[in-house]
Amino acid sequence: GGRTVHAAIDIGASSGRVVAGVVDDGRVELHTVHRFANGAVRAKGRLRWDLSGLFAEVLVGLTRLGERFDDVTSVGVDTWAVDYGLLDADGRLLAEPTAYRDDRTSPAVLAGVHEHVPADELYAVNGLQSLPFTTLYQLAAEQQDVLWPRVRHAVLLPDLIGYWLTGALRTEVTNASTTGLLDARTRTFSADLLRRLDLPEDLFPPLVQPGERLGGLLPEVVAATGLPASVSVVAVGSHDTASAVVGVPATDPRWAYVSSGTWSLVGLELDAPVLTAGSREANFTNEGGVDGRTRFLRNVGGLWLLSESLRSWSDEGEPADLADLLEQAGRLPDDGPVIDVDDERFIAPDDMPERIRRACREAGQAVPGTRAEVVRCVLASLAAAYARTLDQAERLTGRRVEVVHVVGGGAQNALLCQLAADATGRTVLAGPVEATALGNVMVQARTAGSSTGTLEEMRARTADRLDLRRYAPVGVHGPDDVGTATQTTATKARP
Ligand code: ADP
Ligand code: LRH
Repeated sequence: GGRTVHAAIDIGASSGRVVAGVVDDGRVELHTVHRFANGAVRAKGRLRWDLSGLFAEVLVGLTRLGERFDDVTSVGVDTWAVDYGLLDADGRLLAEPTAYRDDRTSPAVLAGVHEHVPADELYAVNGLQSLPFTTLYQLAAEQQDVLWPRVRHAVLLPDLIGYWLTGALRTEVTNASTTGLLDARTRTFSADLLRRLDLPEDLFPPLVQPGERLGGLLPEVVAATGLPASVSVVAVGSHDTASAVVGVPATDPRWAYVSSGTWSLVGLELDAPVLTAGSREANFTNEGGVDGRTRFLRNVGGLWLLSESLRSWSDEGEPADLADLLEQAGRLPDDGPVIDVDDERFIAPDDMPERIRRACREAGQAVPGTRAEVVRCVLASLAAAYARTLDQAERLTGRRVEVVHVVGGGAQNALLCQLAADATGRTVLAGPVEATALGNVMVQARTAGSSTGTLEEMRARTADRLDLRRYAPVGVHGPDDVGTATQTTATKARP
C-alpha cells in the first residue's frame, strides 16, 4: 500500500511524452507533464532517429516533473522496439541510430542471414514474425558498414536512454525479445544464433528484468533536471508494446488487445510461447511480456498508413484536418475497397495515398479518389486485418476472444473502433490512450510497493477507475445491441 510518484518516459515512433503517475494503494492517476514530436529523418545517407534530441526532451520533461512533484520515487523508460545505438569501447554513441524503416535491410541482406540460419530454424528459436527490420537483419546490414570494427555494444533505445540517465548498461528483456536473438523459451540470448550470425556473444549488455532497479541518476542528470539524487531508474517493459499490454484494463478473461498507434499490435497474452508450424505459417510473433508472459501477436500495418497520408497531403500544401476527414469518412458506405495493410510496400516513408491507390488497382478494387475515401479504405482495411488476426489467434491457441481492448492513440478514433467491432463481431472497449505510460508506471509501483500482486490483480485495480468507450458490433448481434453503442451512434452514419 501507500502513495508513490513515478514517471513514465514513453517515446513512440510519432511522439514522446513524460507522464507522472501518482499511485495510491494500486490506483494510478496519470498527468502528462511534457509532450514532444518524433519522427525519423534522412541524415548521412540513412533514415535516422535524433536520439540526442529526444534525450534533450526527456531532460525537459524530467525538469517539469520535478517542478510539479517533490516526492518522485522512480522513472521508467519505454520506446518502440528493434532499433539500437552502437557504442564504442568508451561508451560513445558512434552515430545517431538508424530507423527501422530505412531500406538497408534489403531482400539480399535477409537472404544472407537465412543462408546462415534458415527462416524455420530462426522461428524455432526466437518465435518471431518475419519482419525485414527485426534487429538481427539490421545488424547483418551493419556488419558491412565502415563503423562496424569500432562497435563494442549494441544498445536498444530505451536502454540507451537508461544508460545516459544512470551510467548502467543493460538490456531489458521484453525489448530484447524483439532482436530475434533471444531464445523464446529461456528468454536468454541464444549463443548459438549469435555465433552463427558472426556476432560477438556480449554485443548486447547483460539482461535486466522489468521491475529491477537500474540505478540512481547521474550527477549531471540531477544538475540538469533539479530532481533529487534519491530518484531511481527502474527497468519496466521497455518495449512500448510490452508496457501497453500491462496497461490493458482487462477484467474479462477472454480478452484480446489491439495496441493501436504507428503499428497495430493485435493478439493475446499467454503463459508460454506457441512455436508450432501453424503459428509460423500464420506469421505470429511470440514477444516477451512482463512477468515472463508471452505476447502472442501480429504486427498489423497500423495508423502509419493514415499519418503518412496526412503528411503527403500536407506536403502538397493543403494540410487536412484529421477530425474533419474522419467525419467525412464515417459517412461513406461500408462496401468500399479493402487492401492488405501488411504489404511491405507501405513500410518506407513515401507517397502513401498513391501507394494505397495502386494497391487497390492491383487487387481489382475500386480506387479511392477523395481523401476521405483513402481514409475510409485505410480504416476498413485495418479493421479487416484485426478480425483476421484475432480469428487466427483463436485457432492457433484454442482460446476464445469475447472482448477486444483497443489502447493507444487509435482508441481516440471512433470510426476505427466501430469498424473493428463490426469486423470482429466482438465488443470493443477503447482506452486508455496512454496505456503504455500506465503499464510503465504499474511496474514501477510494484517495485516501490504501492501496488502489489499479479498483472491481473493490478489491471483490475486500474480498470476500476477508467472511463472506457464501448463499441458493440453492428449487423452481427442484431438491432437490440445497437442501442448500447450510445457513444458511437453520433460518429457513424450508415446508409
Ligand atoms: P506511437 O506510440 O506509435 O507514436 P500513438 O499511440 O501515440 O502512436 O498513436 C498515434 C496515432 O493516434 C496517430 O497516428 C493518430 O492516427 C491517432 N490519434 C491521435 N490523436 C487522435 C485523435 N484526436 N483522433 C483520432 N486519432 C488520433
Ligand atoms: C510499436 C512497436 C512495435 C514494433 C515496432 C517497431 O511502437 O514497438 O511493437 O514492432 O514499434
